[in-house]
Amino acid sequence: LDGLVRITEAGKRTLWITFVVMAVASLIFLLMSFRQPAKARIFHHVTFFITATAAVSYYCMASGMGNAIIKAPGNHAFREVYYARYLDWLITTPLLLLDCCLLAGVPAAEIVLIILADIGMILTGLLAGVDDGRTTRWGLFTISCLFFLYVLWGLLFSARNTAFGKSDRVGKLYLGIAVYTAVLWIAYPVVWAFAEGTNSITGDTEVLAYAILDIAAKAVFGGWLLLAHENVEETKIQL
Ligand code: RET
Repeated sequence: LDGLVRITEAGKRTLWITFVVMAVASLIFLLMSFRQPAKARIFHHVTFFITATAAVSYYCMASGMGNAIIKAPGNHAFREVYYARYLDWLITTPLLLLDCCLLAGVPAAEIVLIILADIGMILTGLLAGVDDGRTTRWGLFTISCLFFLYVLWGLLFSARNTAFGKSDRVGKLYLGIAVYTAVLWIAYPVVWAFAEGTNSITGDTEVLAYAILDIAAKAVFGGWLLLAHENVEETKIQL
């Protein structure tokens, strides 16, 4: 195919390295869980599933699975789109939000709403990503962003108030994690706009950008959340 943008050996290497990082992080989170009593490991389990899912996703992508050649905007332009990412995000972003909401003490009904909006965001984003190079993709992108705004509002305002309602210590811990999460998450649609959206960066640059974001938003996030929560008694949840 003429004008096809796809990853090279360098991109493949990035995918394999990220797979290893996610697998090692999963193992560490699993080992950390044994430091807690069996009924107080919910954060560890949720966080383990986040990096473990990412590890599987990166394993597939590095092996050349989970991608499709999609017509990109412009004449004779095609791009290798990794739809496997969206399947990963469909599972991991709800779990990341669950981690945040449980830390803040958000009521179950509101957690469900925030997660539904998040699922709407990922599914419309997937449809935008595999759209055949038409303007429809920007319509879907806009809808996805509207869902995203609801998620951000829940994270930065609603859940923050709930967390500060519990105690100042929980509030401050939550706020740090929520702001960190929001800043990283906002970078995803930005990368998307340059990659799937306008086909203006190479496949390797796209892989690297998402890899850095994924490691920060899942592995670093997870380590921070688990260490911090172990030290703040009020955030502990007994099953
Ligand atoms: C898309 C494109 C459409 C518009 C928007 C998007 C947002 C994606 C986000 C992804 C977050 C992923 C994470 C992964 C794992 O760590 C789908 C890119 C708004 C916010 C945190």
